[in-house]
Amino acid sequence: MKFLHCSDLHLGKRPCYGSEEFKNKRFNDYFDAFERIIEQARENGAQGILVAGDFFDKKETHPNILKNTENLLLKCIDYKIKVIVIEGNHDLIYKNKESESWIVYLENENLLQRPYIKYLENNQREYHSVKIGDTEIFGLGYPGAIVSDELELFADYCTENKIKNCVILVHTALGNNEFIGGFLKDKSALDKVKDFAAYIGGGHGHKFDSYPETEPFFYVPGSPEYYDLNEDNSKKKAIFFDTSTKEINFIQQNPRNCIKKTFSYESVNPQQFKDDFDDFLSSVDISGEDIVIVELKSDQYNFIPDMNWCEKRIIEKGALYAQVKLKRDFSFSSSGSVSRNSEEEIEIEQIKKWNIWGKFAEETVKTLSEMKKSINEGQNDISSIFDSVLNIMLEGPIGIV
Ligand SMILES: [Mn+2]
Repeated sequence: MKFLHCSDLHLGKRPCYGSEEFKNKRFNDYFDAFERIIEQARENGAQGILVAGDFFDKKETHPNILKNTENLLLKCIDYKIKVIVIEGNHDLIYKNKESESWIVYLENENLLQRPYIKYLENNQREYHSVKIGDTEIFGLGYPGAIVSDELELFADYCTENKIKNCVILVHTALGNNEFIGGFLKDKSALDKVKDFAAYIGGGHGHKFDSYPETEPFFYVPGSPEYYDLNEDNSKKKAIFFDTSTKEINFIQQNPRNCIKKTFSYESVNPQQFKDDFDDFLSSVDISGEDIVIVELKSDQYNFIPDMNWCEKRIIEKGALYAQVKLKRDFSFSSSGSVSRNSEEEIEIEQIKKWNIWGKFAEETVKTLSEMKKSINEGQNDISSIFDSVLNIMLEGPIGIV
């Protein structure tokens, strides 16, 4: 069976900042990214598209999100390409609430198929797989912090049932991100299921990754569109795999053009700064479809540039959206009296004086900046990030479900 593995499509995501034109275009970008994957699947003769979680950006939907999604899934039916989807943390519906899931709805409409685990009493599991040709596809969903245990239980099931050459989809990636949780800290957990699977498709992480270094069998494609504008566009792929020949092919994805520049300034004179910024901008080629992110860099501490003015200026040059950030390296080391390295360090110093949080000043500041980042990206549910710092306070860094 030939398939194209992708993940983290985040259909329905819409920024809560920027102009209406920007919001509308970004909303469409996620559907366009999925449509490109459908075309790539067809060009490569794939019989299936495997989506390893975060198909939707949110558990809830809107008429236009559902309509766009249905139209794209109908296109797949037209192309005779099966779409296999597991839930990620974004579209996860909890046990016994399946009737609230839009993925289950699409499954019932015969627009996609969903391999899943049915959780029974006494920690027992029923694996509901999907078959394309003679390839059996299992879905482990989003196991969160217990991903290693879930892989181990599945390995037992494979041993008992003599499973061979299957495909596993699981919404996890490699790494140790205690703020999002659900990442695999111990990569070797994957080795337990290796002998039963021809291919293990991951997700959750938004950049391409694979394991192990030589002869990998676990792949994370990365999100095809920016979920967060800071992501690396070179690490966004879809993965073509042929279960019979083991042929593998990495197909580069093409998110919206995001121009990232650094502007180092010297002048502390507001007018001079503006003139210098304009000079800098004239060297940047901007089209109406571009997102432009500029980092202002300087060692001048007694002058804060007008970042709103900078953003307006970039928009006037025609950009679809502009983001200007100030990056300052405070180092007064030459004077010997003050040594501050960043905004975060200043915050840590302050929080250290607090009663209960003081002991966890570093974690608290990291959590706050993750929350700010999430809110800027339009993610309103930041409770899991807050949970993470509480978990750290209670029992040290662990993953969050
Ligand atoms: Mn995601």
